[in-house]
Amino acid sequence: MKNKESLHNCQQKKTGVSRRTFLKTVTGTAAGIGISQMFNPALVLAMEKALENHPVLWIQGQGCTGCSVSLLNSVEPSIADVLLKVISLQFHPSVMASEGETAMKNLYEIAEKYKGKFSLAVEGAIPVAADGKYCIIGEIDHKEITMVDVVKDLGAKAGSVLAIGACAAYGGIPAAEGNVTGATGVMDFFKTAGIKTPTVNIPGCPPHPDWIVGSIAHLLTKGVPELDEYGRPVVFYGENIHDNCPRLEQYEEGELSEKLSDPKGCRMDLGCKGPDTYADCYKRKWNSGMNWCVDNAVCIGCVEPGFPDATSPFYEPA
Ligand code: FSX
Ligand code: SF4
Ligand code: SF4
Repeated sequence: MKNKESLHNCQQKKTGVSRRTFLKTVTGTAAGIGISQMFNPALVLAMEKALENHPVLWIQGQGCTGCSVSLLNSVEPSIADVLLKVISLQFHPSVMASEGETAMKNLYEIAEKYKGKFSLAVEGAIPVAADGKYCIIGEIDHKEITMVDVVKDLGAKAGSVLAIGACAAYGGIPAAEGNVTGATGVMDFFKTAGIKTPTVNIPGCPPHPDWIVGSIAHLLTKGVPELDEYGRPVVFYGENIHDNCPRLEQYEEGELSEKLSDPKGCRMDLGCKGPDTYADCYKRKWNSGMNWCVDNAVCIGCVEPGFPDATSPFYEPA
């Protein structure tokens, strides 16, 4: 169980910033952007204890790995701090050293050991057609293990589930028109399978790293955050993009961009789906606060349950 040991060892090592300092940092730097509503210094100690017993097992189905890449772009806190100090990540196909049957057995062993406590992070949709054979994620004793098998087994054993990205939350791109693989999101899959494990949706294609880290930290320490009707944490997805857009004044004055390179103007005529989209991108921004979709293009409504079919064509007005 090389991956388990190496990840575990890393957690034990002193790597510059202690978990305690890190958690304090989360509390401090998050002020004013929402996470502060979830944490306060008095909780830091409780978090340290809580995190010890709550490993995260991250599995990948039908997706592009963009959600993992987005998480790896976490800057404040840095991804190193996130992985080593805030999340006890015991399984992740893209970042762990282990592979093959060893990794698969390890996945099931940890799930058994931490039954009812671990959090299952699901990235990518679950293809249910053809008995799940469109997505085989491993083998144990020469038996193929499908995404359907793992989400069913581990989903039922988990203390909580995070559906990370539009695909895991609602089916996303794999479930777009055509959908020969029968791609579906976690909550719909659970409904059919009769699984009742508390589930938090973190949509976005991909989701912002803060939405992922903030939701995991909240889930592991304070339980399920307040969710909206689509299972999304209100703290990140509670505000309408259009109502808060820096270009709202230009919209109201009828100043509309005619092309994407126009530095000013509302993007409505270019296909912006901000009016039907709920997320805090307008103030959180992306790429370490550098920019966001509306600055360079349009909002394509990537956090909404109907994405991508309901928000297509992306570059034509709704
Ligand atoms: Fe989906 Fe994740 Fe879009 Fe990609 O794997 S949310 S296709 S950005 O990254 O699942
Ligand atoms: Fe609304 Fe989009 Fe125009 Fe901003 S750019 S005001 S979100 S339509
Ligand atoms: Fe998704 Fe719109 Fe936010 Fe861009 S601005 S990340 S398309 S919700």
